[in-house]
Amino acid sequence: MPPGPRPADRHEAAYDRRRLRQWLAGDAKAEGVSRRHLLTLLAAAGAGAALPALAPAPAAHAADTIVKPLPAEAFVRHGTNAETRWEALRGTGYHTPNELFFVRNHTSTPLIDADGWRLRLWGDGLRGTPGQDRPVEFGYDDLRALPSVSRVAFVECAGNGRGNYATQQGQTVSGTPWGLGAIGVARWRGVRLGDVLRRAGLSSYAVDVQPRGLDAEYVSGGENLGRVRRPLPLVKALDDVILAHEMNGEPLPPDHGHPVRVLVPSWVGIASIKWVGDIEVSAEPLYSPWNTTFYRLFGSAYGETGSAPIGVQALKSAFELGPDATFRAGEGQVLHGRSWSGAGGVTRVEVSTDGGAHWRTAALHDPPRTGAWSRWSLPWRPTAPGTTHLLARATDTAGRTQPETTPHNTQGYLFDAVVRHRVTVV
Ligand SMILES: Nc1nc2c(c(=O)[nH]1)N[C@H]1C(S)=C(S)[C@@H](COP(=O)(O)O)O[C@H]1N2
Ligand SMILES: [Mo]
Repeated sequence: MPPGPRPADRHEAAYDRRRLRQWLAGDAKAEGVSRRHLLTLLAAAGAGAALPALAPAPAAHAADTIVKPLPAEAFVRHGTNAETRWEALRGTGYHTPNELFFVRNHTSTPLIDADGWRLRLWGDGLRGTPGQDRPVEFGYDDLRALPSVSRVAFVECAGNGRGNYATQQGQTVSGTPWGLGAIGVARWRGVRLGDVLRRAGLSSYAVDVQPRGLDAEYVSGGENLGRVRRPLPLVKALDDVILAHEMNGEPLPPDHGHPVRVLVPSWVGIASIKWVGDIEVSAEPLYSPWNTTFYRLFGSAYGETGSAPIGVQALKSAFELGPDATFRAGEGQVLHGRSWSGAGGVTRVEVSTDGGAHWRTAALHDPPRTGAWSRWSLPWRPTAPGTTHLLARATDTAGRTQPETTPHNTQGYLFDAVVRHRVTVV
């Protein structure tokens, strides 16, 4: 008998059934999926038929799907994605250099010519001529001619730190087993999404906007989910979101969304749609797989229906060290690291060099900044040879402090517990 679905998959299936019923009741818009297909799914789910096994994705290698070089000393590859090694950030300064910035691609980096690129805004949340679909278009030069602003912000995958659910908590989760390197901080320059929406004729009835990428359609578990897209509440869209065309003073590199990406400060990386080609502006709530099946928390801690779609990023810390760092007994060291949060700035970092028995306060080198990191350091003179664990625990202005464990969720998002970094003293 083939093995049954893991509990995680069963939970997702139950959620899927509820979502399909919502769709049937006319309460949701599921763009890009045919009515017949949805009815088929509904029948299968309702009848309790066995779920199709999740076909493993063809083993695409990062080298085929990412344009920039990925030297082994700077990146860990995970399929179509590449994670920054923390030891490679030592001494790089506040902003992550573009060539060291992690890459998370659902498929692969498209090469898009800025000259031919257009951004189309459409939907019933725009004040079009009644009865007429009136998309509004902007070219690259049109966007660049608008007033520009810059934002210092991280882009961090919702699954950053996911590997620790298994290694530290002994739990099974689905998704890319990132260490802590699915984050980078850059200075992004672009135009306010609000300015573009208002120029396009934003109606007072609009509630959601949904940017969509120009990269290939994403196929998961044998199902084509369409192009990467995730609804964003209008309140956030009008707050601090920009359409970025520059990253650290350079035109946006191909892997990071050239010519234009959405940049949603403080939120999970999936909100920051790369290679944006169109934005639906809607007068009714929007659904896509990226705010229903994915990027919600499911598990026993989250009840029957799971959490709401996740937005604000968690509080985390990392040492600027490799996984196999070695120190000499009796030699004075300075440990360096960074801590960050989407909910507030980092105000305090405590570090333990003995597995959590004793804690000292690290010196902070950057002022608290919501949605970006603060660097810190702490002197350490290891005494006895052997292995020990380094721990860093941050507190932010929102009053959060990193906990000892993170409640399990099936897809391993938002790991915020203190990470035990094993090192060897010789
Ligand atoms: N069009 C498009 N946008 C996307 C993605 C994608 O695959 N396609 N990945 C998202 C995810 S999950 C993350 S974490 C960030 C990663 O941004 P980066 O590759 O510039 O680091 O982009 C987001 N935007
Ligand atoms: Mo992500």
